[in-house]
Amino acid sequence: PPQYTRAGNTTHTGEVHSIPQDEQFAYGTAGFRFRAEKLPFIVYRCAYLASLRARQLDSAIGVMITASHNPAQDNGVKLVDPSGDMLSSQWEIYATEVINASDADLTKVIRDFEKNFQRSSQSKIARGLIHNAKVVCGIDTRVSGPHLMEAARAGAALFNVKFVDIGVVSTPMLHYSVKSFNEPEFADPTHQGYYDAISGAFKKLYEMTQEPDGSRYQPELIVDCANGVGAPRFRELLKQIPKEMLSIELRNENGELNHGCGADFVKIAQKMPANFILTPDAAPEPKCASFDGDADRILYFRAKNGCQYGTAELFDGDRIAVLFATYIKEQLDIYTASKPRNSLKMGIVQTAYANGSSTRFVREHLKIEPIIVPTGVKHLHEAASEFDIGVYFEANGHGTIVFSKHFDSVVRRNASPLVHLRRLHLFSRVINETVGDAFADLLATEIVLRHFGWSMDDWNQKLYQDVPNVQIKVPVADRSIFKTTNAEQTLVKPDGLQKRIDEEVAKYKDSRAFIRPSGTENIVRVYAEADTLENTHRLGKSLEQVVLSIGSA
Ligand code: G16
Repeated sequence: PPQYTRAGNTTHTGEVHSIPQDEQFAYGTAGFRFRAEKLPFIVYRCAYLASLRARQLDSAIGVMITASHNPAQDNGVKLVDPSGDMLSSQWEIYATEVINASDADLTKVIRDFEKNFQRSSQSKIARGLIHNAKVVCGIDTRVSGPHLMEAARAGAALFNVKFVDIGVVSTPMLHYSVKSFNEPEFADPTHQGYYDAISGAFKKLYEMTQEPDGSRYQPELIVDCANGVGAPRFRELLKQIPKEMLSIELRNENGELNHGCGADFVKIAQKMPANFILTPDAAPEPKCASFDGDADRILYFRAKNGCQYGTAELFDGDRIAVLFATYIKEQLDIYTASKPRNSLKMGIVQTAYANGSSTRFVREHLKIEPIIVPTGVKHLHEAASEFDIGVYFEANGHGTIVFSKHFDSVVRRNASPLVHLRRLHLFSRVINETVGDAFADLLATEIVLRHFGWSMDDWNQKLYQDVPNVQIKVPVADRSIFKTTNAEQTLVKPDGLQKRIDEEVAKYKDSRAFIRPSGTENIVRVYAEADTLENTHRLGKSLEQVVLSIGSA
């Protein structure tokens, strides 16, 4: 249809926002993500590709329409593979080719794809073997969402593949549904199926978790929903969980999406989100957590004592990962003591943003060498899949745990009488292993804190102390000129820039820093650590100047 061509690209307000025939778009850290007016023709072509892949694999393929932590006027689209993982990297290349074709070239590009991929599907169709091909599509709460859902429906119809609209969902719910459609024994592929599976495992694990004597665990929590999809969907999930188990108050449910709130804001600003600032005489804010706009990230935080008013103390993705790994290691150690030939291996995957102290703790106390990969869940997920229990988290709160087939056969398939194996089994079901999930990670965090009997103070003090760190977003005219290597920790382009970074870093004690282009926003990110907060800010500022000297927006 003409409204989904580059020339006729029509926005949700009905205006035609033409896209130049030669404008190029990159599949970024998390799919295509731009101002919403650019998206209709992109979503249409992506859904068409999803239908092609669905037929090729005779499976459900996911299309998630969201721009997650970006501002409300943006939107985006990403494709999800049959097991609920991110799209395979080969198909990212196909997607890029199809999106970047001009209107005139599209038919030829499509015909070539169909020739390549339809052959096997056609013979299956002829033999009546295509039963499960479908495109499963979800949206977040952005106003442009319903219009883009229609673009996706039209794209999937091009190839005559069944279209399943699962409505307004968190990104992890879409991933979970795709896996459930393809593996019916995993869960019922409905919102309720997801709530039941995760809350059911939580309640069972809660019942068998004994709080230790002298426990300082508190089941009260205030959640910042980023004014996003987390608000309605988490409210529904919480209906399944008795208040005596977990008492949660939701805030930031209906305001402007991600504005002054949400996990990305709290992490980067290291500030309390809107509606969490206390009057000076109010009682201290208790345990708090923050979701991002599509609820695939979570951070814990609380007001930081003795600091500038409104400063937040973060319990970020690194601290959640270490908490999970400490719990799992405890269960594995008990198992190994009774079964010395235990062959279950746990690994931990981080990115360059991981706080240096967390990496040291994992190495020295958990005796695991962390694997450092480039930003983006697809990289972390892939590296974590090498282990029986692969814990992966980005510092920004995006993370989960993946489990191997070997884990399935040792832990999940045997109804073991051993309590630590039953704990591991249920814990693996509270977790959403398809992708980082704010709801599932919150429930898993609460279980582990209760198991150890830890307050926020305990969680902070018994593991490690964060080294001071800062992250700065620097707007640039063209972020594509910045090229990195070494898991994004070294700049290879523009020439000479890495030398200038090294010179700045050398001025401070215990320092570390890097610069990388964002894959979701038109900015370059500066990350710096140093011995004191003051020095960290100085180093960050000087690196910001280094970027600006190359050319700002
Ligand atoms: C997405 C990705 C994350 C990544 C984040 C920022 O998160 O899924 O893996 O850390 O973008 O990426 P970048 O630094 O390249 O901008 P979300 O929550 O926005 O989907």
